[in-house]
Amino acid sequence: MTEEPQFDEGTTLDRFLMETLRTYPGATGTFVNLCQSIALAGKMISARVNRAGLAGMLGATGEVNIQGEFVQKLDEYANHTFKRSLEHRGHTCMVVSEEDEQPSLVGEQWHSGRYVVTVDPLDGSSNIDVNATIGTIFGVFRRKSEEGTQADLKDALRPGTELVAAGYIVYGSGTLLVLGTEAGVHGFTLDPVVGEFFLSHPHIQLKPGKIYSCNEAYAKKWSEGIQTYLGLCKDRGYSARYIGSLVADFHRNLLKGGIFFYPATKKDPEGKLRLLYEAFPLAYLVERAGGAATDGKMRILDRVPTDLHERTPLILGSREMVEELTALTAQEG
Ligand code: P6P
Repeated sequence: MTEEPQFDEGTTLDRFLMETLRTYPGATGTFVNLCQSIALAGKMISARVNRAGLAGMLGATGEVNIQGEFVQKLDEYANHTFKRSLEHRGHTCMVVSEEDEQPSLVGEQWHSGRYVVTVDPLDGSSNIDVNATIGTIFGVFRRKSEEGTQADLKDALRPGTELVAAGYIVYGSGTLLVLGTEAGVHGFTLDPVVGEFFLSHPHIQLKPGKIYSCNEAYAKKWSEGIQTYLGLCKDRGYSARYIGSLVADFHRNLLKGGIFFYPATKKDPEGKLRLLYEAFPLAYLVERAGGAATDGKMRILDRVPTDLHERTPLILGSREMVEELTALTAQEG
């Protein structure tokens, strides 16, 4: 990477991508094209989320997805929109989505695509009907299989350390795209009037935190180490913040510092959250921003999924907080 470009207010996502691209001599523009496709999907989902109450898009479809969760109408729309924005551009060969049991493979004419995208199209969708913040979470791998051939599971079942980019689009009081690459973590705010994402949060770096995010209703089911840490947070007078939407809780902690934990319980030893398209992308981002992410025993990015929809306990946020909690749980059986 040659010398880093300088950006000012009013930098659009496209300009950021093109100027960053120029610092990578071997770059072909395919990754930029992929990011633009993701941004387009984000704009379309944002527009629909913001009008859900008016467009008959609230509520469930009556179907149940692979996760055994009721599919919300917006889940279906977000999944369809995200995949369509990727499948016909020549940059993506496979999409792994929370909403689909099997990966979506692009048509033969697109087998040249060099990227595999994992996605939770609309995380937190149980909050849609109450107008709480929700979001799209995505991760990007370069394929391992030969370009020009059909992608397969080995392109997705791989350690999180092989991610080349990750990000999320959070649909809250505004719509924000947070994109992490080896060039760092940057946030872009959508101006819906002009339909452009503008650089609003350059070089996001995690501060030490005094916020803890967890669903305390389950506290009695957690291990002793987790319960000890919860007690320490209270003794220290930390603030409790929990929206019940992973992407919203993560985003607040990324900007303000803090820790999010959704541990295993005896009933759910693997936890609730998904490794490949929730934990991996957020772990990639948090590490790029100077934080840490573990499953209570090991670094999340070192995990290798054996199933596309594998669950994991998740602890992530400010590095010192994650390390202190993980030290309390790592010794437990
Ligand atoms: P609980 C939303 O349904 C979700 O998948 C995540 O976005 C969120 O962090 C978690 O579940 C909330 O789970 O058990 O606290 O309601």
